[in-house]
Amino acid sequence: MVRSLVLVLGDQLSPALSALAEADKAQDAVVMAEVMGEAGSPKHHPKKIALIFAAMRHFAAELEAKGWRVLYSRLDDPGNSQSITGELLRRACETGAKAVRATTPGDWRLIAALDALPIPVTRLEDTRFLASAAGFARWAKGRKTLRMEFFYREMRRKYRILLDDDGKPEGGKWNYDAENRKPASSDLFRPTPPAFTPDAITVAVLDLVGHKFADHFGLLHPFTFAVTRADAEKAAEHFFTESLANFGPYQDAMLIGDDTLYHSLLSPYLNLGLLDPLALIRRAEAEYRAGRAPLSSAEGFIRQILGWREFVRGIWALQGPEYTKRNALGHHRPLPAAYWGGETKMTCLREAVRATRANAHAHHIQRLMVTGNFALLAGVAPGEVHAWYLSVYADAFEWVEAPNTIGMSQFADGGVVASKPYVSSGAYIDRMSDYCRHCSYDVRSRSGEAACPLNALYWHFLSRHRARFAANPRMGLIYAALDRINPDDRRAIFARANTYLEQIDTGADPV
Ligand code: FAD
Ligand code: DLZ
Ligand code: SF4
Repeated sequence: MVRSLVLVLGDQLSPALSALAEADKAQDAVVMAEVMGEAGSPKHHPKKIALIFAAMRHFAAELEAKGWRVLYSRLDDPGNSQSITGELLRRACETGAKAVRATTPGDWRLIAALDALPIPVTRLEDTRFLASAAGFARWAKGRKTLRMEFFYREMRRKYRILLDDDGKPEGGKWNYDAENRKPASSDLFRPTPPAFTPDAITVAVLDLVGHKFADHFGLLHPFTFAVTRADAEKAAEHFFTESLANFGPYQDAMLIGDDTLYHSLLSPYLNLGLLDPLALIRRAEAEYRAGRAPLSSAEGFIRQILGWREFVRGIWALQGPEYTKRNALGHHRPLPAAYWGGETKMTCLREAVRATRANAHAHHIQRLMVTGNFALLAGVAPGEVHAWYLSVYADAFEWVEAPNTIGMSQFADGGVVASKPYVSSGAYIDRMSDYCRHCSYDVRSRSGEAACPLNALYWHFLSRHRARFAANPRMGLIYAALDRINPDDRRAIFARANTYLEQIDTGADPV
């Protein structure tokens, strides 16, 4: 007889999980389930599914070794109902358990499904975050705008990170982003990211995923992700020793064929629960204090985790289930086929999608300033953009993906996350990458057949959303520049933009 079932989801693989902390090994049983309801809808990248299933199987074995009774459903188990709630009910019937304990999931759909179960469910705070949902709501209350920078400063103070003895920010400034905008050159030494050889458990998962999800976008092989806490910690160690020092300066750089640069690639491990965010933050600070990393790099890395990661999670919790449906700019165009690997002449887009397809990963500037920028300029429906990001990235779970996509990237929340839309012409990409030198479009041209699509679409976007953005003080100079373009040139630019938009709508001639 089992007293309660303890749910552990695929992104809750942490020994300190609140649901486990409040349970009793002698009376309760852990439920873990690989289900089509999570893996098949949306159609997640095969590498992401394999990462999650392999990490789940390894974590289940760890729990069993610690004395937990684990009721684990493999995807192809004959009795598997293929949904999380279906598996909870099946296990409740089998064991006689009368209640469920769960750490609150990071997806409103799953929260609603748990709350609708016909047996009592105790939902606990996800204490792996450094700001609680209630704490974030208190911080947000009464503020006219929510800006990450101010939240981040409070988090620095709360956890005493990078402060001097007087409680002031180390080095005198809170944020060293201005020093972090170097383009990379291909002769720069860049470390090879660590690769982990699949063990027998992972090989079995790869066979299963290869068989069941062959029609999903993305390459399953080679599979080199860490799938245990011990290996994820090795990946973190590699980042701190090989890349942190250069992380800051090259954070926004892009190079053809280089999918990593100096990024950590730790987001999948953090989001699955294999790594502890505070431990990474403290380690980055220690690297700075030991003189092994400049302040701009350590602060930049810490800001991403203590600032952005916690901030977007707070926004997700505060905004509620309707957030993913927001469409403040009224965009309705379909997502271009290039996002699913279709042909495109745009080198920047082709590179970002290639990396995504190969690795279930792309770095931040590719997500924000290439795929996100193009979708926003082209007026793609934010719901379609959101569904794409959620399915293709190994680190994508609603709590983090939605505020980044709906908010930061598509401005579909009307400015909750970002104070102005993240849009740019080709000039930004030319500055930060080597893409434009290898592109059939001309980054210096705004109209005519060879014009970089981002150039024409940039001015078109600004023009069609003038009523909303012209009064934004951060956009005044841009609108002044638009108004300085002579009327004939402007007409030619808009004509070019309209041709590109028609090409996207009809799909006949890929952009
Ligand atoms: P690094 O550059 O090494 O950064 C270190 C860590 O900081 C990351 O591992 C991550 O945990 C954290 N971080 C950095 N930026 C953000 C951010 N904006 N929001 C939250 N955490 C951040 N990140 C996800 O984890 N999951 C997503 O689904 C996701 N979707 C995104 C969608 C869009 C449109 C955009 C613009 C960004 C998205 N991001 C997402 C944020 C960011 O792109 C990734 O966290 C980062 O690329 C992960 O690679 P990395 O581990 O090498 O990061
Ligand atoms: C993303 C994902 C996938 C692909 N598969 C599973 C699964 O089979 N079983 C599971 O417990 N979790 C899976 N997940 C993660 C969940 O979708 C995630 O826990 C919720 O979306 C909340 O973040
Ligand atoms: Fe992208 Fe334009 Fe540069 Fe081509 S020219 S890579 S389309 S920014």
